[in-house]
Amino acid sequence: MHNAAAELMGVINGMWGIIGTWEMAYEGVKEGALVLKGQGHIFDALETCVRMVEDCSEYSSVGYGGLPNAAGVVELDAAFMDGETLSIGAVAALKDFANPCIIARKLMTEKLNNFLAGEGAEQYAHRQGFPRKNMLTEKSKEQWLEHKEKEMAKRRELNPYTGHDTVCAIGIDGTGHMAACTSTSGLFYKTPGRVGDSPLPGCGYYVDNRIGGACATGLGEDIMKGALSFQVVQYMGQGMSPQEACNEAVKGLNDRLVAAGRGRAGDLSVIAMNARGDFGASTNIKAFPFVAASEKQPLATYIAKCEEGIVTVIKA
Ligand code: SD4
Repeated sequence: MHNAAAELMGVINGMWGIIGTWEMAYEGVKEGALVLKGQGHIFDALETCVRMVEDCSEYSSVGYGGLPNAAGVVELDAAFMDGETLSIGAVAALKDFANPCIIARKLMTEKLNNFLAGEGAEQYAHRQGFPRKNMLTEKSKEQWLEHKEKEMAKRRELNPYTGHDTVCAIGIDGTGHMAACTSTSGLFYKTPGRVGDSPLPGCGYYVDNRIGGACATGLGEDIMKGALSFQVVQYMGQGMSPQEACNEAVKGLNDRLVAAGRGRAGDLSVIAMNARGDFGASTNIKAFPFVAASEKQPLATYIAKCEEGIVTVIKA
């Protein structure tokens, strides 16, 4: 970005920052921050961060070792968005590929056909030379069998965080370039073919260099109802800080869904960063951990807490 333009937008030259959802993002945010500190590109920083979570079989909600759907198959959703051009790349219900975030990044460079689902996404990944990989580990298969029995008993009581957290990352590099990335195996015990908010622009993520970016995690079906990430970015565009924008968007959607008469809204959690590298997060659940690092703030885990509708953010 040209310096004068960057200054006009409030971008501070050389300012970098990265924020990711849940504690599982810690190592990824740490590595992503190193990329940014070394003047690397924002896409490389976010890919580094999200890929590390996808590759770790210990996390049963993202990539390798992700819990399978109701049919015992691991189906993955992921997306990448470029804050400069507003280009997106996304995959949904993708089977048998290790790094959906890298496939999404590649799709972001295409002129058309940027969002591919199921078999078409797999064929694309194969044509692009991505190696196939069985994403179901013995451990997640066992967990699935256990869950299957519980599921039969109390299907309605489960929430989207039962073994399922989405990794989301937003960042800004030293040139003022912003991006966002998401990756998940989606909602617990989902119906085959079910697509969550994570690959949908405006819902699971949105980013615009001129304002900032936001990402969401929680019950995809409810996040979609409020185009939650887009809403956060719009609020920042109207002058709110990332924290105010997150609070306002989560509260607004939560209250609207409650007013719709279903008793309570699904779980909604968001993170945001603006074009100055300031960040914030909000939630309607008890505790939502996230990780951030920037030129201004050293790497740390934070927790957004919601008690009786009031959100506070503390360092973990
Ligand atoms: C989904 N939003 O597929 C994802 C799940 C999630 O924490 O983020 N759970 O609906």
